Amino acid sequence: MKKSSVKRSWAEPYKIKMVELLKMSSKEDREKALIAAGYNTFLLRSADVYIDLLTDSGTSAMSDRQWAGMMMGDEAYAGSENYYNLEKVVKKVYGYRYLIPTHQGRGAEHILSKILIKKGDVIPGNMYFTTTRLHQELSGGRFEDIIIDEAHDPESEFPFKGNVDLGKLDQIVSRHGASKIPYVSIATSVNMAGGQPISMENLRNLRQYTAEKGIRVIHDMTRVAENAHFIKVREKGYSGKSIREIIHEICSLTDGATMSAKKDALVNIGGFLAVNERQVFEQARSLVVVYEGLHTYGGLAGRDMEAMAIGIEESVHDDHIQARIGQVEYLGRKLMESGIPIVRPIGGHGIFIDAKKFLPHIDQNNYPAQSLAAEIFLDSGVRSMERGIVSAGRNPDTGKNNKPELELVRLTIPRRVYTQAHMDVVAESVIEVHRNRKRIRGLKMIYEPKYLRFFQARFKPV
Ligand code: PLI
Repeated sequence: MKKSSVKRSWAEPYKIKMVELLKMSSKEDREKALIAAGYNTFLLRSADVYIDLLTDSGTSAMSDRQWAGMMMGDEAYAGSENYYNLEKVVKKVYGYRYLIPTHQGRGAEHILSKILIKKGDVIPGNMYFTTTRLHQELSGGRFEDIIIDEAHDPESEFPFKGNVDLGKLDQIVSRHGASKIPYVSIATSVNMAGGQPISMENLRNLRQYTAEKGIRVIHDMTRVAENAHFIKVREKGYSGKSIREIIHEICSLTDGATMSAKKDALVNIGGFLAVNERQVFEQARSLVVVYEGLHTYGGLAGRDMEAMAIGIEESVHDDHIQARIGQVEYLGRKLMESGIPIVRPIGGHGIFIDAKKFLPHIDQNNYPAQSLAAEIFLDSGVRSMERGIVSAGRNPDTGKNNKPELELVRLTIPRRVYTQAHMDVVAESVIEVHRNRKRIRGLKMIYEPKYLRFFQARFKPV
């Protein structure tokens, strides 16, 4: 049969059976809320927010099947059935041999860093993530960025901006020696770069290189399904493969993984560490009881593990991922058509506004992205997040501010939560703020916490 050339739309592969009512606030209310929050969207009360695009973490809508699974919680302290269900799914979908559940992603990062990193070690990675890097540092290691240069350029259209620059990695290995490198830390869908994917080819080359040097590859698989979608649509040889097959192949090129199940895996809480080495597993099983809980629950209730097991299965369906990324692209295209500078290509979990371009009159020391996130909230009650100089924190050796190239505001789309009409409202608000951008002033920081400052720092207009 001849294929029709008329473009057909996709639609969400679900219908809605329960709703949560939203509240719209007045501009006066929002102004008060913003001042009380010290101009930090993390410190707003969610009751003051209209459309919440702070994060895609723990904010997904669960399916009826997941909720039914919650009723099947086996709340035994030891040996819960739900643990075994989760273990089976993790082995089947991702292929890792051993599972340690944790309360969320950073619980897994903590345990893994404590096991593998010694003082003076270096951990190369495809761009830092806040909690991951902090746990590496707290264990005595130092993170080194080996992502390709294109990742630092919001305008580069390179399709795999999450790729590793093997030349940069090789320099680090030559300088420090492989014995100082416990693993290479590889994220799929690189969050801080704008949800940008790594290609299978790059992973394969990395695998070959590290195998020769005897270095592990540890996978931050928080958004692996979204990465798999980009491989499917952008990489030669993958259009006929399912998301499930691609995910399996990605995982097979790595030695272990940390997972925040609060993203891809469609649950409100949960995570895990998964490894292939028996010895690392034994150590993790011993440490998890110190920091999280017994190795068959790791800080989670039985019902949480059941919801996660079902969520993982749902997250690898092609139609789910297509609609999920389709919605992000819908918002991104709307903004691009109106001349809003965003990171391109459009990433997997959100739209990242280039605050340096949006507010060229604000110096990076006056936090353009933080200021822009505050202004968007003020305009419409849409909550976003800073991903720039505040998130980048300070160099642990010099105490000086890290100055990232990327100064971004992230409009993060929760999975299965908002409709296309919500995306229209968000776009209209950003466009309105853009129209009035010259009026926006910068901020100064008046309170800075010691760790992960972006969560709790407070600001005041300059
Ligand atoms: O928030 P956790 O502890 O479940 O996971 C930490 C974490 C690890 N890796 C990556 C790539 C993340 O994106 C991540 C958490 N991200 C958050 C909270 C976010 O808003 O992006």
